[in-house]
Amino acid sequence: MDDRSSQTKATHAIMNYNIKVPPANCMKDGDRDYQQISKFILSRCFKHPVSEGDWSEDTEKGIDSIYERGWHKFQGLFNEDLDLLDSIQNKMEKFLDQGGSNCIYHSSSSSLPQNEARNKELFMSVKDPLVNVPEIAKIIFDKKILQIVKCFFKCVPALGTLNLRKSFVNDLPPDQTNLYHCDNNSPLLLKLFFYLNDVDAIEDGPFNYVETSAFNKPQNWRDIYRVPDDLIVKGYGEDKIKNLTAKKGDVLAAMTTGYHKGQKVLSKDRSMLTLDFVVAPEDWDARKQFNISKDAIMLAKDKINQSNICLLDFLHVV
Ligand SMILES: O=C(O)CCC(=O)C(=O)O
Ligand SMILES: [Fe+2]
Repeated sequence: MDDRSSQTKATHAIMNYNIKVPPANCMKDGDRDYQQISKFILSRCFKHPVSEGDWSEDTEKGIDSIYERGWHKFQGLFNEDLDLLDSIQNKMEKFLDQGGSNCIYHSSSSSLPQNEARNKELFMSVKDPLVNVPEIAKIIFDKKILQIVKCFFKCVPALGTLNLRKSFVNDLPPDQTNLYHCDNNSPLLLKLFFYLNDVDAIEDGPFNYVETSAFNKPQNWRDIYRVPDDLIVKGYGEDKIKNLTAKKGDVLAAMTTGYHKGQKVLSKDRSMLTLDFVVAPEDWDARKQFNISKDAIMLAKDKINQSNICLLDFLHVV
């Protein structure tokens, strides 16, 4: 990973605001992706503009650190909303206890309840989280989340994908998202992670992020999707690798087009809600990827207005 210095850090000035976009050589399809995403950013900034005062100075500092390092922890941001996080977690537990078609398993062939699946699967997720757990809509339209995503994208973005997942302590070897990778659903992503239990130590399975890697990748990075730890250490250095421990109530934000993984949980199960914000649909395709129920929209109706309803642009209302 020695071509780092030759890579440029692109900053787009859009209207009065700056947004930092990774360079073309860090995007899956290179220049083609860069041109496409630039058009999407520009058109979204005209269609769904932000204005001065839409975010606080603290939020801006957080976003500066995301542009700089690729991640930030918004400490205690949801400390007043622990009841909401609890209700999401409780609903998740109900679905995982039942197992079956409302669940997604690490190995796709299972349909077991969690007490039986927990030794055979790395994780289980709730299918269609915005239908099965409508309370999540209250988080998506929360003012604090809007501040963050507006300040990052300098427009109102849309929700891309989301997941609600529990990782189990067991003897299975690390696999899939336990291994370093770059998300490639879109060349510009901001993922928000809400731990549903405190993740205080490496054994608790924190999200692990390689600082600056969204802006700086080795020449052959596209050849290998799951990258062994030793290559990451060699390429970026130990000091760039961050285990992002956090409490329930904190919000972690990261540009997951950079290298990251979830550490295998060793001490206790880890539950997490993940929201992915984008300005372009995955694979440039406007096909709606995820469902949201009318109930979910009604639950968040006090927070929804003309300027933020576009967060649902890439979802299918059922
Ligand atoms: O489980 C984790 O901490 C990381 C998951 C991941 O790779 C992702 O959400 O993109
Ligand atoms: Fe990922």
